[in-house]
Amino acid sequence: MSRTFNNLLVTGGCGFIGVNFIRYLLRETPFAGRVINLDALTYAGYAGSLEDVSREFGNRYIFEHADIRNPARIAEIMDKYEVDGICHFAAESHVDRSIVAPDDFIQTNIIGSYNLLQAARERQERLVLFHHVSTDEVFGSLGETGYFVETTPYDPRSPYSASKAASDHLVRAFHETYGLPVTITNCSNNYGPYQFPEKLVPLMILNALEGKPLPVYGDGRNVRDWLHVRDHASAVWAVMERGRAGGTYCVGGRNELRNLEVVEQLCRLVDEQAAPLPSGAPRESLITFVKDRPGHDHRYAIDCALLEAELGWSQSETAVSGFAKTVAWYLENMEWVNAVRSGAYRNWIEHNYAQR
Ligand code: NAD
Ligand code: TDX
Repeated sequence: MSRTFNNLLVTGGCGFIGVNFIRYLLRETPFAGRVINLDALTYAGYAGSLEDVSREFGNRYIFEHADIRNPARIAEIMDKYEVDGICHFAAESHVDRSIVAPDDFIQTNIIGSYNLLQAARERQERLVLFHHVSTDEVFGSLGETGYFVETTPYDPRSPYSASKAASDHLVRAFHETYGLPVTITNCSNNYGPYQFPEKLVPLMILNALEGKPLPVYGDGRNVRDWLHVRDHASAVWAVMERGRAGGTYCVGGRNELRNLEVVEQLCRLVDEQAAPLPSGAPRESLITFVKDRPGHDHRYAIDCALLEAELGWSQSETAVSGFAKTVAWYLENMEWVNAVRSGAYRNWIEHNYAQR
């Protein structure tokens, strides 16, 4: 069994993973349909990241500036393009922001996801699949041993992970109650091109490049499981094509690293690939231990054996190869960095798209 889609709605397609997913789908798979990218262009969304894709794929790539908090706009877009598949990435995604200001997380991640589910349910006869992109953070925090699997009980501990957990529950409820065809993926920490420089990997690369302090929370011993974003994209597509309806799949990198190890590796890579600091000091000297994140989860680790066995998915990058490529990408794409940092993209949008 392999699902096909003619008109695939991708929400949050201007964010880090959405951009990489759309690139993967159109450039690396036999997918022959249209992608309709629905994005509200928050601080984390930059439509310019897909400017080349828009040129290359013409009317097979459509951008709709819209907000999933607005049910009328979702309905209008689903009808206009006769949407038969949904891949739902749109979310507020940064844990630190959710600690300072949880409101947008509740509105977008919970209410927005609910709006999308309702719109899908009202058009269920033509819907092949609603795929929901979620996180391993819904499972809480591990000690030094053990892994998250599909059956691990939920135990979210930040406003971000609680809002994602709520959306996962709603997706499953719509499957059980209304028979909506759904799949869910819970993925570990992603890294790679086009990631907004507030997240650990790009923040450290850019601060190291610019000789700024590298703020490591607490003692830096927290563990994350790192996965290259292209490998996440291929996992999402494998599940969308061939995953069990109603099924959940954990996606991980088998690349567990302590935060301090990640930062040290990135420092060495920036030293290798960029000009030395004016002082001549190695970039590791910029590491600064700062106050810990409140409720900082100690360890995330995923066992993705189900995805590997059932769908034959495997990852193509290790952290060693993937981090080196990612550092190179940021050094070569400072124009993109400056655009997303400065907010200049808002002007780009006003030039390129009619505002509603
Ligand atoms: P991101 O913050 O880079 O991008 C989010 C995108 O969603 C942006 O383009 C933004 O404009 C858009 N958006 C936000 N609110 C919206 C709204 N109300 N309506 C329409 N669009 C809206 O996030 P990301 O890192 O690309 O994450 C994408 C998804 O993957 C999220 O659901 C996240 O929870 C999940 N996820 C992320 C990671 C990770 O490591 N980054 C890991 C596992 C799962
Ligand atoms: O400046 C920093 N210093 C630091 O020590 C930042 C930004 C982070 N950290 C630590 C906190 C985490 O232990 O690094 C680790 C990674 O932090 P983030 O990049 O903020 O990611 P995390 O909180 O683990 O969540 C990410 O992975 C799961 C994504 O942001 C989520 O959207 C995804 O669901």
